[in-house]
Amino acid sequence: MESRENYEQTLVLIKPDALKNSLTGYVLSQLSEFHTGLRFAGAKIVYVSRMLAEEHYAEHRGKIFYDSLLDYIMGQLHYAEAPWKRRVIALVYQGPGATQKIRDICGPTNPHVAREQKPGTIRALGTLVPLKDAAGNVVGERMDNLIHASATIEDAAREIKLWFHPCDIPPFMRIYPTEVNEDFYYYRDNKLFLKHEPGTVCLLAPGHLAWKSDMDTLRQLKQGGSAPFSLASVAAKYLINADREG
Ligand code: FUP
Repeated sequence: MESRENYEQTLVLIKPDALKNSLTGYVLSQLSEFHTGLRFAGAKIVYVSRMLAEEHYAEHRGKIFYDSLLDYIMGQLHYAEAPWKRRVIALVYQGPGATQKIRDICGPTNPHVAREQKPGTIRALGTLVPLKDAAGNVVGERMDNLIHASATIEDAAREIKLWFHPCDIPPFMRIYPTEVNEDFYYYRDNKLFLKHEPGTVCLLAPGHLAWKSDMDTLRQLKQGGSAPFSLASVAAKYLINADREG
């Protein structure tokens, strides 16, 4: 019998360059239960809003490649003329050592390094794009590396709860605490509302199941206190594919 302690989870994003190059099937094969012993716990097709991209890559804010990285994950670079094709495939994989197993199959972050040091990994099929300043000088590089995989178990928890609602994951596969919400929460322009106002969107209504960490954040914000996570980190998920933002 497998024990629940072995139900480690990790987030995978199949990025727009992988979709454009028809590598989805290849990536899924590489990550299949046959090769990894891991199972799907969640899967969704996501139109990546700026809010979601910023939250996902929050640790890179301010870096030279940050803006380009956001454009990349939002699909603006690979589907510049075709906004309707902009999307990523978000997946949760579950099983013993999920995070490290998937990182190993992805390979090094930099596709050139991956080709040299870990040929055969997924990112070895990626490419590097030079980033230039207004004068044309190369100031950095963007790594179009086809796939994202959580770097640590802590990152995985934050990222899975950013991209997925509890109900996107089958009940017996959920590993993070949940709570049934008892209030109305609405959102507009980075502000929280407790009742509907023109232009607001409902994030949560009474009876909805939510991540406990989101509920803690919303309760704190409601009381005007400082919250463990930002409102955007909660709202970005509820607005996924909502066609209201981005
Ligand atoms: P990883 O955990 O392997 O995705 O790597 P990082 O968190 O260090 O980087 C996040 C993303 O930023 C990667 F997909 C690659 C990209 N990146 C660049 O585009 N340019 C850089 O100079 C560094 C990272």
